[in-house]
Amino acid sequence: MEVQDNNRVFFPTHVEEVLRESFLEEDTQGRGYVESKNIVNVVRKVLGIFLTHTEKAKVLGKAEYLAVKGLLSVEDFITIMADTLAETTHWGNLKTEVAGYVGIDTLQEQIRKKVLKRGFEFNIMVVGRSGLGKSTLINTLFKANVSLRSCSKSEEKVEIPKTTHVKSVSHVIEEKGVRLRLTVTDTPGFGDQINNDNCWLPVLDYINEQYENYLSEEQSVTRKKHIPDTRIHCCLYFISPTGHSLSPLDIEFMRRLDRCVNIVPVIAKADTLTIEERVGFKQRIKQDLANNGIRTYPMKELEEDPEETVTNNKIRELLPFAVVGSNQQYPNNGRTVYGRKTQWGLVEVENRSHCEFSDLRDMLIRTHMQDLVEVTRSVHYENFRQDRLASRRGRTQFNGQVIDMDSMNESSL
Ligand SMILES: Nc1nc2c(ncn2[C@@H]2O[C@H](COP(=O)(O)OP(=O)(O)OP(=O)(O)O)[C@@H](O)[C@H]2O)c(=O)[nH]1
Ligand SMILES: [Mg+2]
Repeated sequence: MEVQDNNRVFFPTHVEEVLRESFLEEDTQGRGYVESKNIVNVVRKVLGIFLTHTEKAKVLGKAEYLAVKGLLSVEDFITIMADTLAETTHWGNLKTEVAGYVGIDTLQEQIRKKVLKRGFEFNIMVVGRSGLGKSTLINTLFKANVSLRSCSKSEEKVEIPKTTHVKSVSHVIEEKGVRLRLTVTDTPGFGDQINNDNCWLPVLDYINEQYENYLSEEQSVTRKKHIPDTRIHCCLYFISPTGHSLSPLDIEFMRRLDRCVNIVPVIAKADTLTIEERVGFKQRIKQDLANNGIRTYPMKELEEDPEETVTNNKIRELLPFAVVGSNQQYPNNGRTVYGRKTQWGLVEVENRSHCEFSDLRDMLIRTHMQDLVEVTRSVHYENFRQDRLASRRGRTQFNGQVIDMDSMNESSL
């Protein structure tokens, strides 16, 4: 596309020709119009198979807006394509051929080097009653002592706090030159009181506080080149292996927080359940989640392409992951494996026929870590930011003082 003075972008002529031809192919009766609902087919043909759900919805929306009695002219179609192409690089067969090696393929390497220099950030939060194996699981996931276990002898005896506390500890771990700053946020005291009303509130406050910090940093006049990211990317929620169903506290917590953080529910200490108990428990939890409209990660409505949906459907089938954690290694068939040794045998943590630890690890670290960060940024943080900015609009300046119009009532007038 060529950029003109007045900031409008035009197509090269060969692109416009292809667009007109494709339009005519769809307009079999030669009426000069195509039904707006069929326009997605034309766009798909022109761009190839790449058309995400969001792109499809956008194209349809624009077509319906421009159409007269459901019919769209070729000029309208070209306008829609101009908007669509300006937002994507998936240009399919509209791409301009290059005659020799240009070198844009090195962009990937350029980005890789730049990101590697800075390193990655991942913030994970664990929530659940004391003793469910939260610290053990985090240590097993990252194969390092990144979360203090309150029950181990060598560490100081930790008292159960009277309210939910939120505590974050950062570590840097490195593998093959890739550095990850991992922050583990623990919530000691959650669900351990006699009255657990509102014990989710400190957790919600902490999550919002991180969004607030990020927002004020983003809006500050002298903002940092790289704003440290303390926003929680994933919240692992530990469900007690009772074998019944979700407790009212589990439901309350997830219902309150599912709109502001990615929640991944796990069945803690799954080695305490028999195979049948585990299957039944999982089914009942799934039912409870659905009945209460709780949205867990990965969320269907955020998926962009069918390939992603297929991978995520497999994950959704497994949810909530029935996991076992252990810091101990044992010899097993000539290998050493992480496991829990009991009088009747060894539960192998990473053996897929024993528990779903590996599936959880694969999702959190090997396949979806970047997506968790991305969804936090583009969905949860974005919701927070929009709400915050919208509520600020209700404020006004009065004699140099900021007055909150929303909270102003008669008595303050
Ligand atoms: N059976 C079984 N025991 C486990 C598992 N994971 C941890 N444990 C044991 O459960 C106890 C508590 O583990 P922690 O990891 O300290 O539990 P926590 O949830 O971090 O506890 P708090 O820090 O007090 O909230 C320890 O004795 C662990 O060895 C598991 O998957 N299965
Ligand atoms: Mg712990």
